[in-house]
Amino acid sequence: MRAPSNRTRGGGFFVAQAPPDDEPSPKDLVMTERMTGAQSLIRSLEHAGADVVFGIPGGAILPAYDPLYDSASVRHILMRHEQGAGHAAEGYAYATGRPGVCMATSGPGATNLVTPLTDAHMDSVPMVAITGQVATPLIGTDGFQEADICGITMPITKHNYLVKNAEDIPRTIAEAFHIASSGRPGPVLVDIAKDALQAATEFAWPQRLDMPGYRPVTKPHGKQVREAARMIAEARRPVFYVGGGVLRSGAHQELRVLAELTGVPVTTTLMARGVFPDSHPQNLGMPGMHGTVAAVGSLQKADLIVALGARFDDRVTGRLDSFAPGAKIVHADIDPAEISKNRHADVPIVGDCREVIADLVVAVRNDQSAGRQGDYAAWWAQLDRLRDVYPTGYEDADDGTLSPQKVIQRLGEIVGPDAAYVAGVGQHQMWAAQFIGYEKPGTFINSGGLGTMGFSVPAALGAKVGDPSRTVWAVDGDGCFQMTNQELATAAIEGIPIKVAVVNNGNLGMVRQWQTLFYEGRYSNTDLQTAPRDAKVRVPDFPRLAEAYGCVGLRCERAEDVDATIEKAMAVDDAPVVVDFSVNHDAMVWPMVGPGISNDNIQYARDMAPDWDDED
Ligand SMILES: Cc1ncc(C[n+]2csc(CCOP(=O)(O)OP(=O)(O)O)c2C)c(N)n1
Ligand SMILES: [Mg+2]
Repeated sequence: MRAPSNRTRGGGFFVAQAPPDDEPSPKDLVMTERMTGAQSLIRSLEHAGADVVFGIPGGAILPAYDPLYDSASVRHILMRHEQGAGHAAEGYAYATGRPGVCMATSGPGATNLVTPLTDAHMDSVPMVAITGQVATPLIGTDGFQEADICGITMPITKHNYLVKNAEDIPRTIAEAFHIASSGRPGPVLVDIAKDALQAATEFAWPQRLDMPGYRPVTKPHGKQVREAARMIAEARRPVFYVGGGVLRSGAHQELRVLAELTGVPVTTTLMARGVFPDSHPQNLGMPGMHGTVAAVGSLQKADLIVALGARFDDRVTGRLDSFAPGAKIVHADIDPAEISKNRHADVPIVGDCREVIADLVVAVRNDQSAGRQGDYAAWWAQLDRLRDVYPTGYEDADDGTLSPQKVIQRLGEIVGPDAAYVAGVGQHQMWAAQFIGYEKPGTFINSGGLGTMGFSVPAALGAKVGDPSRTVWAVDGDGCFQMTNQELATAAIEGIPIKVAVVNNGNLGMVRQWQTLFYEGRYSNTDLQTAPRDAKVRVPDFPRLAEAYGCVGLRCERAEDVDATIEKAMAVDDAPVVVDFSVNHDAMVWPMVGPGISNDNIQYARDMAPDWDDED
């Protein structure tokens, strides 16, 4: 984990906002209304535009649940675990682009939010978490269910607040929503003392926010953008390294214009899958540990990398000191703390990706009108060879068992590019990134930075609530599913018909893959017994578990049944569906760059290294 000091997230780098006018304008003169702090909180959520809150009540937050019961515009969804509430809020944020909201009580309720808060922080997901805190006289006394959640979440939130006075509630909620969704998005926690919720107060929704220390820079510097355009024209082997920032800023259309205008190859990271269509001839696929040979090779051999909303994560760079040795770097990011954090940027650009890319389009057009245009024909020939010779594929197991890759590939083909696919963490996540064709932004949702097992089911639930018209498939692992599958109860009772494909390889597959490759096949504690090879008893039996939770449960074990099973699951629209795809236990994710080694040593299958320089 990086030191928090390295992450400004819109802190001290931003220039002060213009001070508000001395004379209030008529719209600033708002009516106030007498109510409790709790009522003021719910009224504030309504004003902030929150229509759904995912949560679980308890003593300290109980005052807030009473007025929530009456709210006409805020729907509360009772989850079964606060971790689920947090991931559901993340899924909702992915689906809507607005902050997801979750609520929990003090102490254990709040600490159960630590994982989703960290997850949202790592992946820049806008989220507002509201927690009850013990009453102010008890704070610091080790009171019942007291936990210093502001202290605990300091390094894993973009910002957090402890509210001790009822009159501070509306302003704090307004600020929390603004901070969560502006600049580099992220999670904001608002911890409210119980006596502040119970106190009488005047409610007034702030008409303007006075946050002089917080003003994210969105408009890039023209000189830097022109310099980047010049470098693109002069480069022989340029690549666009596109990250989640392009998704967050809604810059997919601008990206496509820039890519087609320049003819530069595009790689989309795990967090950016879908922001540039997979079917586009310029898309080389995903870079990184399980990226395509062409995408990994393009970065290694590039003479210019234009990083757009990407952060040179170790899963992308491999061994950092051997990453892209010949490349100059243009790095555009809204968070100045990202620039030159891992790799020195020759041209740093601080700004919102959408504005950066739009400005780059103008600068490139200007260069092209002046006759300055790159020639990448030789580069494309090199990359096309890599694509042709080393496509991402898989081989069926020779024992007749079902290939997990086939299941996931057929799922993508049958369900299509309009659905949202929400992965867990492990092999199935990588196969979901590799074998489903993403054509639209926001259709692949997963836990990238933190790699949180248990993300999939609750995040799928939140995504379905955020956009009920969309088909939402959780693509989960048998290990991950067992971490948060209790939210099937929430989905069944609240009428949220998600679909879950459990890619059941009977083990903690990604860990087992590393044991195969790096621990001589010593499978210490990775067998889950969810699909034993010989025994008849499966613990648990997933379809029966699904039925116990009020969902439809299906199982598929043979390749010839895959299509029909997917179609059967698609035909159910009045209940959540869980499909146990019992698959081969030994399948591995390829290509792979082993941990801590250079991207140059990527293997496209076990002990098979690509030949980079074949000019044939
Ligand atoms: C909360 C959490 N605990 C442990 C891990 C380490 N880990 C990464 S992948 C993985 C295995 C996941 O198993 P499964 O869900 O069955 O997926 P598979 O790899 O088999 O597809 C584990 C244990 C993690 N990422 N998150
Ligand atoms: Mg598994």
